[in-house]
Amino acid sequence: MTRLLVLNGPNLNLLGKREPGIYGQGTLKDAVDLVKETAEEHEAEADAYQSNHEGDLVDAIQQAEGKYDGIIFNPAAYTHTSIALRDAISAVDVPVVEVHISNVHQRESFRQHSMLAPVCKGQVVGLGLIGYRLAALALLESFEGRR
Ligand code: CA2
Repeated sequence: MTRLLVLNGPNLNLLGKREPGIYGQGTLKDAVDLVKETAEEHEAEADAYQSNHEGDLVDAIQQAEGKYDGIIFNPAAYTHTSIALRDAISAVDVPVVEVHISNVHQRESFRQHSMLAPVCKGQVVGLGLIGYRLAALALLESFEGRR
């Protein structure tokens, strides 16, 4: 069976509890549930993992090899800084779709560069939690050979 991993970086555990003006009212569980529902619609499965620690996220990416067919990844602030995460994504043969809830291009200039985008399959930016569903759909349909 096709398996997806929803990976979330630092502070995303606070979704829905702080800063609703930027990130909306939805929680991390809502984002994960969207991916699980999308996976089920395609007879696939999804697991989720969130960490505030860069090395834990590196470990999760390394361990995804052979276990998951694709990763939906919101690296949060590490997007803009992490060579370690970029190297981990490059090192595994698992497609990664980068997701950002907010439109990082409308925000501070330091959010407008992603260290990870060049090694990801694609990016979904600024569409709120639905971005997680769209990322899952893109992966699942690519596995089915559709588009
Ligand atoms: O828009 C996104 O999804 C981001 O990845 C979110 C990151 C930010 O550093 C990126 O530039 C864009 C921040 C996640 C922090 O999430 C919070 C949620 C609620 C309250 C406080 C932070």
